[in-house]
Amino acid sequence: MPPTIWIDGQYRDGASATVSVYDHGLLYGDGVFEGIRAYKRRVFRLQQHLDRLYASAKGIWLEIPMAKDAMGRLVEEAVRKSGLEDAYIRLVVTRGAGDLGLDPRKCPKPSIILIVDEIHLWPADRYDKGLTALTAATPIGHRESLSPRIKSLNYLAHILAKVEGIAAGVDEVLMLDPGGYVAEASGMNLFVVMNGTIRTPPAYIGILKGITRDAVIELARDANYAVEELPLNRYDLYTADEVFLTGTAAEIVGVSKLDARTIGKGVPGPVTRDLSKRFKALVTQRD
Ligand code: PXG
Repeated sequence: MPPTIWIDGQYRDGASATVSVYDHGLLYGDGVFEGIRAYKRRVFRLQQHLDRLYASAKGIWLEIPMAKDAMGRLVEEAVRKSGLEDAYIRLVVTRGAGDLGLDPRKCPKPSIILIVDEIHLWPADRYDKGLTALTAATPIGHRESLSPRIKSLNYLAHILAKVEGIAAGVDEVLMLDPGGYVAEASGMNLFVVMNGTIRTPPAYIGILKGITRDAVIELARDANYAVEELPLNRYDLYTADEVFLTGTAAEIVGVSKLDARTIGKGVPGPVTRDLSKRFKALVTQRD
């Protein structure tokens, strides 16, 4: 099925879905985005994604030229139009076309781009076996530089980390924050399970506050697991019973090996499997 693409007011086919070479999103990574999923034609946590998109935009002094509720209706319309049962939605707002200088005031109108397509990150067996991972030498950015809370078009630190993983032949990478605490994976948040307690780094250390992360914390608390948000280091991961990652695209995926250490029993553990089951039920639930 071809993707459904909408740019600045018009649906376009793949070949005519283009942006200006003067767009500061392209020239400088000056823009923000969201990755969203729809399950059985229903968009999961749309309001939270819209809230984060508009907060990211505010963080970079970008005014999105569309009201939040209109943006929500547009996303829902595009998903309907795509005909996809289960879809991955990429919503991008760039600074728009300007000149060759940095000054964002030279870009009169931000561009809004919406793509409805599918996404598959790993072969299906990784969900049964768990991912192999390493700690990347590339840390995430400092929270007072470009805040990792802003889902911006600057993903180079995460891509460089990903390249380290590819070069080493592992599935995924974990990134540290500049202080050496474990932050997140290249496009996922991280959880550990130790003696039945679930722990995850707090958003304030400087990570993307994932919408899947928030959903998993809620699900876990509803299921009476103890959940703690606290800084973690690599020792906490190496000695954990389970490590798993969460993200819109990845959903919930276990880590079986990290930095050549086997995590737990070397396969996704019971808490990871239980939460995956609960997450699947949540995303397809009708209220
Ligand atoms: N951390 C980072 C740095 C992310 O980019 C997450 C955590 C998880 O957040 P959500 O809200 O999705 O639970 C993300 C997610 C990919 C990919 O290829 C991932 C993301 C965006 C684009 C692609 O894995 N973001």
